[in-house]
Amino acid sequence: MISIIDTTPYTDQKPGTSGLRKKVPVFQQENYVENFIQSIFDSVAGYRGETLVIGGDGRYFNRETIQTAIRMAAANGFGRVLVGQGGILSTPAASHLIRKNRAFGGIILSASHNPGGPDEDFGIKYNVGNGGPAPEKITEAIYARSREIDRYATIDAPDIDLDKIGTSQLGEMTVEVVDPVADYADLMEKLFDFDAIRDMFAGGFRMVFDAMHAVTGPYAVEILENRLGAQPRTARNSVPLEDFGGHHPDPNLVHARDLYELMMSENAPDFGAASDGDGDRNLIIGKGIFVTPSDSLAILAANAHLAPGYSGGLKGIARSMPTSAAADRVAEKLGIGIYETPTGWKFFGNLLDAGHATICGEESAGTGSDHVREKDGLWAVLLWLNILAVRRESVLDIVTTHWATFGRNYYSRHDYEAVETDSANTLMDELRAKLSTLPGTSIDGLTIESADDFSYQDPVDGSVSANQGIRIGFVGGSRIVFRLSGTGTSGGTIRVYIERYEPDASKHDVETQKALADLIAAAEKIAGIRKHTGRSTPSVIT
Ligand code: VG1
Ligand code: CO
Repeated sequence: MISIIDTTPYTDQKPGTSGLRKKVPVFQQENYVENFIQSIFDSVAGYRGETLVIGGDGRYFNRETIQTAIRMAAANGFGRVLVGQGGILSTPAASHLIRKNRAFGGIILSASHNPGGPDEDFGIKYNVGNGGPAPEKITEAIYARSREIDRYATIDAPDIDLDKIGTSQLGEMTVEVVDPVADYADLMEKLFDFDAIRDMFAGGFRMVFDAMHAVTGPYAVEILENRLGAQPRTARNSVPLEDFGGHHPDPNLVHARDLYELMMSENAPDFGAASDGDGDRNLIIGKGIFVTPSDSLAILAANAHLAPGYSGGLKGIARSMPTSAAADRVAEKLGIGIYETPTGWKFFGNLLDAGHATICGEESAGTGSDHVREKDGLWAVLLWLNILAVRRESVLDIVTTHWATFGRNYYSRHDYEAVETDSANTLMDELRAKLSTLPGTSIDGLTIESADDFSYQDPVDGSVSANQGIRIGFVGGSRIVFRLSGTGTSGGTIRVYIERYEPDASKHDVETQKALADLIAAAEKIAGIRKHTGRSTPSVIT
């Protein structure tokens, strides 16, 4: 029943910031999916008889890939596969299932916030036994294997009925189709004070959650509406669609514009939130105020003790390098460690496993804790709700009080998307070449204090990850970071991260782009973005 099929390698199966992401037609090439999955299995050892978790964000090509992965898992000797009903598992729910069932690992099918459909994006990511994304050592081994693979194993068997919860047998392997929501919702109930949040909703508190026709719809309906008693239709766009209704399931001010406008309007509800394609990002908007992800991380860390799951305090906070230093000030006040890692959740795993950090976050709308090993959109929403239920203040008041206490880190990210790969690389190369000449020089009155290419040494296993983004530090604490995206599927994306610290509370209500205007101009002068890309404005500002 097991067949060994001959194949030839592809040269482009290099996982990026979060797995292998390509256009659907690339994945539909002969044996493309099979090669990558077999390369995963060939790069890890000891899975015979073990459990593999499989699920995805419901986008186009999800179901076909899941059937392929299940057959290959059976042929390669896994003992059991757990798959979400309908092929659905949010990224954090998959992480939880891996941990709860002591699975060997998991395969998550998603291209996150990128659009879906026959000509749009798809992705495959491998997670290890701690529930987190495979560390670089493994992703590099997978890539190396994919370049020489010459056969893969599968079995001849009919498709599994993914819509029916229950257990079936595929050769020697058991396949369990499980409820994708229940275990995750139970975990949330353990971490947060559902009674207090329920009381708040019963008292007339109103919120809107935009699931963006992506994976979090069923989770939000169950948790917010069924378990917490929020009004029906609190969760909007809550049916996952293969093409996300034609939109980018990216919870930012561009793609979640309707929610933003609602929250800025006269009849805004008390709280607005959204999540992305695979459910690991979060957007938080209060009545009249968008909370930047960097601020959200800092505020959640400062208030986490108000939720039962964190009442004992935090062990430490970790943030990705481009994320603002707002969380650092909280860590300092709490007297706990702060860790600065490269972009991508895979770098937080060791810190969480070793008990160095409890809460982690990224400027790209990712926040999470040691309850799983992925960032977790609904978790962030629920922690906000728990804090609001205890403090009984508005989001606006909580944010402005936080700034008054800690100072405000004005922050923005400018993305130049789909630029020519060569131009993006040249821009970075030229920048890198002049780094050592920058310190001590001034641009329009801003003096550069430091300039380097971020290199990270993992404090737990000692591994080093170099070239993780160019940092330009200015006297007074302002900062510009340049890096290339590792998740895009067409051309290159240049990300410019801009940050300025303002301790004076009387200067906390300046519009962000205005507050950063001199640094934005300096970024152009330092990197020559217009010269290299021909673009005079970013594609997306967040
Ligand atoms: C982006 C974000 C990064 C995030 C990654 C995966 O990566 O910047 O912070 O971890 O996406 O998130 P990059 O390399 O394009 O900057 V997700 O929600 O797409 O899994
Ligand atoms: Co995501």
